[in-house]
This record gives sequence, C-alpha cells and structure tokens, in this order.
Amino acid sequence: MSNKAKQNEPLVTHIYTADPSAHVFNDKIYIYPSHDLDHDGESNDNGDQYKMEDYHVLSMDDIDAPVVDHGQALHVRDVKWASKQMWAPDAAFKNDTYYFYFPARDKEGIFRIGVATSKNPEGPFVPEDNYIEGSFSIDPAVYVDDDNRAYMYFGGLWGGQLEKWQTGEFVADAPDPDENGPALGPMVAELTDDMLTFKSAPQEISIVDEDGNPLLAGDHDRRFFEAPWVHKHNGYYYLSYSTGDTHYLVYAISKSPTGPFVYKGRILEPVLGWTTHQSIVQFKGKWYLFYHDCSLSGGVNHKRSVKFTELKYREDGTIVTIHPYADEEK
Ligand code: FUB
Repeated sequence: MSNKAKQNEPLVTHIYTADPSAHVFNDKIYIYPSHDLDHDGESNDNGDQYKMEDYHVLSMDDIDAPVVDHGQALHVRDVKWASKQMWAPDAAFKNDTYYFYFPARDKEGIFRIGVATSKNPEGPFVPEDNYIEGSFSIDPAVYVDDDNRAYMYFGGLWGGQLEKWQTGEFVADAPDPDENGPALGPMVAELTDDMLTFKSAPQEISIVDEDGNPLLAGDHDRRFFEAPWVHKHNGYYYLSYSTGDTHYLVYAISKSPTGPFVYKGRILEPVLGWTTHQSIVQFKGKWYLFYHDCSLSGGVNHKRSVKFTELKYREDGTIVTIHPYADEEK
C-alpha cells in the first residue's frame, strides 16, 4: 500500500514503473505497468537499458485512494519462450478471464508478444507455452469493442524492431523507411474468441493527415513511433501513440477500429525522460491519461514512474493538450 494517489505525482515510489495500461475492472482502476530495473548498465538506441524482468499490477479503489501494489504477477523465468526485456504490457477481460499481454525477446533476440491468463485482475498470470503465432515487435494494447470483438494493436520502431519487419520477414539490418515516403504505422490484428491467437495476419494501420495523405516517415512530430492505445469516445476510435524521438503523445481518430486514422493533434507535451507512453481510461464519468516520466529518478531514462492526470475533450471531440508540469511553471 502507498500514499493516496495524486494527479501528476508518482503513483508509487518503492519501485520504478512505466508504460501504464489502465483499465476499470470491478469498479476499480487497475494499472498494468512495466517494472523498471534500477541498474547502472549501458544505455543505447537499441533500448538495452530497459532490462525489465517481471511485472507488478497496481490498483486504486478510487482516483484519490491509496495505491495497492499486488506484488509480482509474472516473471520472465516462468515464460518458456522468452529470454529478456519484459516491456510495455496490457490486460483485457473476456470469457470470465483476465488476459495479460506482454512483449519480450525470444531466445533469438527477436521481440514477440505473449499472453498469460488469470481468474483475478491482479494475477498471478499463467503464461502460454509459446508466443502468439504471427506476433512481433512490442507494446501490445488490446481493445475489446462493444460488439465483444477484440483487437490487438502493437508495434514500436528502433529498439522495438518494427522497421525490421517491412518485408514481412525479420531483417536484422533493415534500414529505416525513406524519410520522404509513408511512415510505418502500428499493426492491428483481431483476436480469436479465446483471446489467445490472431484471427488473421496483422495488418498495418494507415495514419493520414486531414487531406487523406499518409503521414511521412520524415514527419517526426506526428508519425507513429511506439505505444499504440485505442479508446472510444462519441462513436470514434481514438488511436493515441508516442512520436518517440520528438517525445510527444499524439492521437488520430477513425470510425473503424482498423482505420485509416486521421491525425488530430497532441495529447501530452514532452515529459522529463526520453520515452513517453500512455493509456486513456474513463472512470466515474471523467477521463484520465496515465503516463510516465523520470522525475522520481532525477531524469534517468530507464527509471520511470507512472502518473495520471485528467484528460478533457472539447465539444468537437478534440483533446485539450496537456502540459505535464503546468502547475510547477505557474
Ligand atoms: O518500457 C520499454 C519501452 O519504452 C516500451 O515498450 C516503450 O513504449 C517505451 O516506453
């Protein structure tokens, strides 16, 4: 148990946490974060500093209630196919079961996405023997639609290896896409009814500007980098994501869960630290953005902390851009 949750402050301070996927289960907020390891090892563009080995699940009975750490929910040693780097996870509920989705490197060093199950939202989760066939790259986010169909969104550039799959096969030394050509989009795959496999091969999502032109790979302020997340508001699917090297959280909208999505704007200005990663959830009539920064560690990129803040829409459905340290700047 920790102190009461407060907006824009670390949810917990006894461990480093990142990449929060927040869900409302049983009228409580459950947060599925990465668990950052405290170490002084090498840092590079490959993301080797993100050495995470396990996951903890957090929960709050209310938005200002104490945060409960339910302890270890899954460890890499218990995942037969995985070797290291348990990165950003997500969870979903269907079939009276909680499903926990997580990326990790397989024994060949290739990122894959696995699934584990539990009867309880806090776990512990029991992993399947193999990763999801046809999965690759990182940052799974699962959206269960109103018609009960479930979609997994995933993908991340650079350390997340998405650009290495441009041919449909893993190419270890694949170049980044041409800066003047279309950017790589996140992937989407519908899940089978048992939530354990893909119904069909993942498809790339197209993100376009207001004129319908695909965002270009050189448009680093707007193009997809990692951390896809989908929520629904007023009949539109909102795809939010990180722009990576420009450090914005942005969003695009669509009438279809598989896109194309039209770019609309920024959700969060850069936080302290290189990565930025979010989830958006509605709780008791208000909307919240869960995100992370590195303020607790004084700016160490791989020692992050999960925070949350209220998110507001304008009448036309656009999101009001959040300035993460606005109160401190006043
Ligand atoms: O936490 C490791 C990686 O950093 C995540 O998978 C990315 O989204 C970024 O936050």
